Amino acid sequence: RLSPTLAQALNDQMTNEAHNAQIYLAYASWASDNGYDGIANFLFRHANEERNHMMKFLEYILKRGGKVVVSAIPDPGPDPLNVNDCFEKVFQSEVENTTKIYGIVDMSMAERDWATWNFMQWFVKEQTEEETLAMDLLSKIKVAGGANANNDALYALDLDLGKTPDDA
Ligand code: OFO
Repeated sequence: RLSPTLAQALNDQMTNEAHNAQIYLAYASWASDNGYDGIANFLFRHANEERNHMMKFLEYILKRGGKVVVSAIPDPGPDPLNVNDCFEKVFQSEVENTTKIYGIVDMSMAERDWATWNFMQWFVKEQTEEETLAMDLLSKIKVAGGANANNDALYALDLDLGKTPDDA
């Protein structure tokens, strides 16, 4: 059975994942509004992934006899300034999320709750993939000129992301 401390941490992380989903939804809507339909498509798909992460936490808490507390989701914050800023923010929020995931891994180790430690390993791997993906996109944008990327380059990236299969 989950300790109250870990149950609380897992509930907080469930809300963080919901918050991440809101961020992707907000940025996807911003991208769509600005004519970047491929980028919007990519971000909408990612919002769904974050929602699935939220559900993984919820189901795990229930399975381990913890109490699920569904609480308010913080505001996703202001819209990005441009495509470069959009992916900088995405990368930043994934890095912050990794720190939170590692915090729960530390707690589960300290409590010798190996079931939770094991459950968290999926997220450790997922965060590595998400950070790599965001870094790859940032490098592509950087090659295209970063914050001053020209329209042709952004158009090509947009087409590319519209096609990217959902592999996570
Ligand atoms: Fe992109 O983060 Fe969930 O875990």
